[in-house]
Amino acid sequence: TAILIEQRPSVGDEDLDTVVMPLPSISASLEGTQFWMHIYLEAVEKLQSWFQLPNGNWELGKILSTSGTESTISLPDGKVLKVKTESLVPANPDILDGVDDLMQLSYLNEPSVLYNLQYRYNRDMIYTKAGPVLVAINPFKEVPLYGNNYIEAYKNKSMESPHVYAITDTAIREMIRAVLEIAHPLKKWVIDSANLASLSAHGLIASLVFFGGESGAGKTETAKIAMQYLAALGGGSGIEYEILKTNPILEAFGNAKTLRNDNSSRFGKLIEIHFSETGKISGAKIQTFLLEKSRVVQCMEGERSYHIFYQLCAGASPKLREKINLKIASEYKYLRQSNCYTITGVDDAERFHAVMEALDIVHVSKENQESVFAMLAAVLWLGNVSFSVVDNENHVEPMADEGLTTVAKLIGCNVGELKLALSTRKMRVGNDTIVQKLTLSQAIDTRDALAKSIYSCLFDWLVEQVNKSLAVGKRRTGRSISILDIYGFESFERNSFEQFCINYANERLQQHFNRHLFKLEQEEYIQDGIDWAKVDFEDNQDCLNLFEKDRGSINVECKFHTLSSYKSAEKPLGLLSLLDEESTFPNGTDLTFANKLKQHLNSNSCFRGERGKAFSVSHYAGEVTYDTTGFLEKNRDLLHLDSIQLLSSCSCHLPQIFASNMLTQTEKPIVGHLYKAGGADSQKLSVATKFKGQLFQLMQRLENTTPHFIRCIKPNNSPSPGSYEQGLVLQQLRCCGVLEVVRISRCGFPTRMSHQKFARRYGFLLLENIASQDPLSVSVAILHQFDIMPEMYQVGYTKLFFRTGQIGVLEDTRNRTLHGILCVQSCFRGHQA
Ligand code: AD9
Ligand code: MG
Repeated sequence: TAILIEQRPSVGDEDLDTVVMPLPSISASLEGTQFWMHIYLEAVEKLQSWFQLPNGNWELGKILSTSGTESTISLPDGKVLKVKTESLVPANPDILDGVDDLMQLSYLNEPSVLYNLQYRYNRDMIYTKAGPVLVAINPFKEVPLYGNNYIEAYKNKSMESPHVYAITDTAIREMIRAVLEIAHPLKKWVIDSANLASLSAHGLIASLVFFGGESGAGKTETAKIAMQYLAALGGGSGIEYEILKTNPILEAFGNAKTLRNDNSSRFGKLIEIHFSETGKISGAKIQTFLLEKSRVVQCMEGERSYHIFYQLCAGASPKLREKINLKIASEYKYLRQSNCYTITGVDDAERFHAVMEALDIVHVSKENQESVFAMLAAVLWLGNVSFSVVDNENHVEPMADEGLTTVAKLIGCNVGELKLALSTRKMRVGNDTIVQKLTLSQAIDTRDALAKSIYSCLFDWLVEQVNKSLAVGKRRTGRSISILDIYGFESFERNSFEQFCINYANERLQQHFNRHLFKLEQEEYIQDGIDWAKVDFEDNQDCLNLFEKDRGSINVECKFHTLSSYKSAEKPLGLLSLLDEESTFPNGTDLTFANKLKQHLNSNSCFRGERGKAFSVSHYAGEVTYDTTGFLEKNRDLLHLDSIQLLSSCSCHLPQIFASNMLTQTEKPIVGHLYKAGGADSQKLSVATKFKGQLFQLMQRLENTTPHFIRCIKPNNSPSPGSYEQGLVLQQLRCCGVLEVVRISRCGFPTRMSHQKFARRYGFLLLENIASQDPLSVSVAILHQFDIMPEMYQVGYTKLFFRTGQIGVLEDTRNRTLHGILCVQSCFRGHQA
């Protein structure tokens, strides 16, 4: 006779092996294992279930009895409740506490997932796998998980628990393996359309996608940690150091303090890191998406404009201050309006020096740096330009004060030209040009448009300079790893055009995520030869259609792979096209736009017209109500001809900075000219259409990579370390798709175990002794003996695949049997004593 003694698994230890011992050695081992046996006895005795409290939190309850539809449970605080049996949600056996991968859970229900993540989070294990996805919960404190020792450990595989290093390592290894297996024999070092699919399918081109999660969830920080790992493994040429230094630069110019995050990214970023044949980083390319430029001229109480403004004001040398006539931050209206100048724990002056050093490293010359600072000062001074009424028709002119003269000096034009550009507008009507004087609000809009435009061009120019410095040599090897860090879903009390674009981008990414998870999941079944009818999945296509068009439907594949589908779509009537249409009407207003939406889209289930100028969209992540105020103006993004002429004629660096942007910053047509998507008229693209085009290209690029998804989660809104708010986490798990993965897995066979492992674990339960047979036969015998319904499992070439909960049933039987064995043992021990 043999007896089984369970070894308590360490957390995260996937291998819950059983030790089979001959009888004589039992008594010797009993002392040490008694404790764990005890735990098992408890687990077996108390059937545990999740019960939802009125506040929405889940508690683990012990079922005392069940009769018919009612159960009696006791909660940890000693309360005993009668509840509907159907309201109880099964809990996993204790051995599954804190598993590394949510896929290992027998029950993949919401409370079990929440509990597992919390169990790990409380132990500073902030990373957990959800099948192919890495979930990262923001610790809001330094956690001892990073640095050279950890990098070494993940590099040489002595550490395997989930980590952003681990997922990055997987991407690198796939890439290197692909080089050996695919690219090298075929000598295909250069990407062309013919080998692209094959290269990407083998992981030669990988992407790490940090998304989902609310603002402040940790996407940017986690992306930087991944970059550090890449730099450590692919370093050597020195370029990796430059790549890391792009972070402080882009964050200074593109991040800002918001109510949600002190360092919130206000732009999307894709950085493509290229590798040489020897696996060393050879260069990189950064692409940015839709910077929130309205922040330059307008920001909410308690928030800040872009970090660089405060850094410059705090850290510029006296010499530079004098040269660009720089004051302290509170002297500038653009910075003063939000009544917030500092960030706790951040020294802006120190950061300024770090940014200058980083600019040196990416080879932005001192001269160019100075021009950048001068332009920043010009933007700040523009905000101080004020106007006075000059006639009885309320027309205004800028006051000739320090603001106006400093701007003129900094951008290199004369005061008269600037004055004219800020107070009049030339318009073409037919062949004539007429000059219109501006009212106060028109003049302010013109001034702000100029400031926004200077800033966004400066940002683009800077990215261009960085890219020049990081440029990949001529000899491209075709291997790269891209890192995508984009702003997360935003839902504020008041949501404007910026949230509209950000949430649309997330909707697109969500679809990419869904498709891939389904695809990967189903591929594994097919690879292991199991009988698998393809599962259709519910995606967010309806919501995307609401944005992109709402009549007919465009095939998903086609959407990803061709741009022409939306170019040629006849008479599209989605949110974006209606917005563009209204933006071209001279009499279009935010209200007429809102009414138009209600008129055309009310039948769409994702749309709801609200009172006045508002409308709601049922996003994947929840419903968001948008206020259309400012939509048309922001979408038109007008920079009047006068301003353009001014900028291109001034004697500073601006013309150079603007050179590449000029084409896309042309004055929008005056009457009845329709924006066209793509084509020769691309300079007339509206902001939304341009963004849509960028997103399509991004999706196309991502589709050609092997993706690795990292979902960041914000555990509390304080933000403070150690606090885990179940409701908040659950909402994010739901909306950012982790529960979607769970849902997808439910349709499939989320639990997998190799034939060997399954036979070892449950083989002793067999009534017939067939231990000598091969693992597959043992496994099949177990399945039969326990009447596991054929639709509940599949036998693959190497693994057994189970539907959710099936292993739980076997595990229960196993525990009960062990319980019996333990009783026998205690009798045996009593007898011995
Ligand atoms: V937003 O959509 O750009 O507004 P992110 O990018 O998701 O947002 P971010 O990476 O900026 O959030 O993280 C917010 C803050 O959380 C950081 O400033 C850190 O203080 C904190 N954080 C995030 N991840 C970590 C971490 N791994 N370790 C320690 C972290 N702190
Ligand atoms: Mg960010």
